Amino acid sequence: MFSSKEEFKKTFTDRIESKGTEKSLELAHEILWEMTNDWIQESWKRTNQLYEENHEKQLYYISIEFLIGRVLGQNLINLNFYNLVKEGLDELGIELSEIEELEIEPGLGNGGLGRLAACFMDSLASLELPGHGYGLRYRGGLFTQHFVNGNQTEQPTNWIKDKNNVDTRREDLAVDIPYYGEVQLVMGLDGMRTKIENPEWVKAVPYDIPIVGANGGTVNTLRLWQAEVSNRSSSVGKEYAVYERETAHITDRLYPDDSLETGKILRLKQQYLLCSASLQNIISNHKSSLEKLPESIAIQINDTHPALAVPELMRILIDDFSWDWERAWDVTTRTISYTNHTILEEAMEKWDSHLIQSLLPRIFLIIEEIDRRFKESLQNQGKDDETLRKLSIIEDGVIKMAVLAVVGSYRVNGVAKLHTEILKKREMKELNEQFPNKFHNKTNGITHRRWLIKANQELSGLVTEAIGSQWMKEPERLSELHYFSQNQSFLQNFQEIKSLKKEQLIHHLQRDQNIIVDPSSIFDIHIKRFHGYKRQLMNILHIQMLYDRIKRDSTYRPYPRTFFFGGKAAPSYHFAKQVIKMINTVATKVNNDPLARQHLHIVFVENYNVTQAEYLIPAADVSEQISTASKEASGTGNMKFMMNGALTIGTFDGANVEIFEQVGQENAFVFGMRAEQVMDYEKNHSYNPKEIIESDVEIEKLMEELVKGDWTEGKANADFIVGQLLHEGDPYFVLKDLQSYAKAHEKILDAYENPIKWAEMGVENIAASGIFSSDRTIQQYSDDVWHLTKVPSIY
Ligand code: GL9
Repeated sequence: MFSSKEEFKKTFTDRIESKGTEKSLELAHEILWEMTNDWIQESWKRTNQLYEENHEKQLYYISIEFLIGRVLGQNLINLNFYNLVKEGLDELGIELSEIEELEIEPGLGNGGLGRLAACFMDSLASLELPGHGYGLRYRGGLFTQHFVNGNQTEQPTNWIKDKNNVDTRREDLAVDIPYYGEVQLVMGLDGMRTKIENPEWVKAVPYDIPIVGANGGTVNTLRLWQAEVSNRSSSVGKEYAVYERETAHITDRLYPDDSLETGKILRLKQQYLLCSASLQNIISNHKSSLEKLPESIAIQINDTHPALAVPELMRILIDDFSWDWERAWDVTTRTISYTNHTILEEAMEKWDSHLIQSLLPRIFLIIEEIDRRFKESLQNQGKDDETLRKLSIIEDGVIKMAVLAVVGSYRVNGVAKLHTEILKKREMKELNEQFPNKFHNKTNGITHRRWLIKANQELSGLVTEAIGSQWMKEPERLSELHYFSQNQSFLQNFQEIKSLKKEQLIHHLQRDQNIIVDPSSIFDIHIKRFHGYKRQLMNILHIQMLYDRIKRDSTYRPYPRTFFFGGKAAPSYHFAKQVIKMINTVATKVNNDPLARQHLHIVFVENYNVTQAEYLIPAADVSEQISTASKEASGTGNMKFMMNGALTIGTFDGANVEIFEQVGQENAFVFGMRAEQVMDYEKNHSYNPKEIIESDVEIEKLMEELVKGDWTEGKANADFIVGQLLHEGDPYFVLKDLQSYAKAHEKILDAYENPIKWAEMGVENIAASGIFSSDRTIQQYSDDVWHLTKVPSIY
């Protein structure tokens, strides 16, 4: 490690020289990358040694997505080297930020769920807890988004390079995965055993990524599996070239469907590869004491995507270790726990029995047996038919993965208080009654090391000046900032930093998209995946209302606002794509109108991803968190904005509820229907958007304009949007909440008139945000579910 800047500079320049090639930013990047990895390797080895020697309980977090974002800068931050390196490079005439810009972020996730997994990895290592990730190494991450005529286009994103990748191949740990084949009973030494005859083998090869904790002491492992041809598959029942192609296909790309169930065979292959490879790997390390598995490891499954871990662990214990069913079930259901991330019907994974039966015949038999035994016990308890139906794992030829996950786990959690309540009282009511102590809440969190310390180094410096640096270790100490919300010089510094972050964002957008933004306008930011329930449509309709007011009323001249949008639509999600098209059309109209443009500016940031978020969030004045109440399980962007001092305009949904609780409703802009109301309307089918249109002249006029096609380009787009709001019954209650939303926006303008008061509210938000650090979330999981012990790094 380096004790001084001089030492760093010397090693850096020596290594540059020794390459003997032309000096370039790319070369500087390569050298810094190598040096950083050299530092990490030592701690990584030491951490692994400690875990082996101490026999501490290990956590394995299995997730089909890990949206880790760029790695280099974050590792330097966590190693406490960032400033030393930055200053050293400065003196050599190199900008660290420009080196960072060369890194393509691995987009191995869609949105919140994948990003949460990445935050959790960071917190586990930073809390010195033995917790590792298992995921898939998609060759193509989430697609790159471009707009052509206002429509989203998708290009493959290839993040893997020829050298200096973040991960290291571990050929020695490769395992084979069986697909297809026939289940046979064979006579073994210890009685009848089950065997899969003539399967199609696929080799899963792990690639390891080091997860560097705060202060660089603990380095855990994120292990990603890649599918390759297996040499056991000499006699596959198809042409070898076909087998080769199909195999490579398995980890070829991330499914781009956020919260949409796909039911495709390729997805099932991915899920099984992830579960089987991870479990084979885990079990091979714990073979000698399988009986004690629940004491020596915990397995967390991130949503139902890895729910096949339940039957797969059963299969290994029964078929490979000759355990009887009861013993295997006891150990399995004391080892695995499950997190639910959504109640959206369209996201609930349901697999066609025939698909599982043909691709994974042995797994299918095990699921059937789990279901049979569970149903039998329910019948013995005298449950009625309706309850039986709801609790069945297999129903009408369909396997309900959420039920399998709940039955096979020892604990099940939702991701925010409201979400967990809805799970317990509605979506999983019968399951909760059946297993009363299984369900619990773990409100999501975000790592303050990326979202404050890294993304907003200026603000982070100001916070440290005010309250000292202990908050970095104990983020709840951010509450000490409360005393600075009345301190004029602190507030002024906060405002200056906000302006600086706006300038940095503007610079970035200018370079990337050639967009010019007024730094003195209010930055109102709506960034997240495009989905009906996230209501980007409501935001854009409101902007149209503002435009109409400006045009109609010569006294209405509101303070300038820039409305930022960012986010991708699943390629198959028609609604979301139509809304993207509409926003781009409205943007052209509003931005080109000389009068309106003085007050309103719409900026649609192309290809929203983790890196863009790191520019956008610190620059925000207003955070748009406007989902239809009850639909957003938690949200985590909301927490990132809050921690950067933006004020939330939001509904009582997901973790917003807890954000308002922490910061006080007086420091936020709360509006709209409550979850109860929404769910009642849904249950009774009693919402009729026509009533809203008829009773509100402003909305009526807006609808007329929409019908005329004033806000859309081409008839198809207009017809679709009008169709949703009018004929499809406005399923996300956009019109219902629109005026309440508009009023909340008026309050924003009022509040912004007093800049000091506004800054004060921002500081209150930062002060109240500590509880949303994922360090808190992880500590709670550890205390209540995993029971891990800290393994202090000796360094
Ligand atoms: C999600 C929820 O929709 C979010 O509200 C929640 O914050 C995250 C993390 O718990 O999980 N569930 C879900 O399926 N997605 C979420 O973001 N979508 C994906 O990212 C795939």
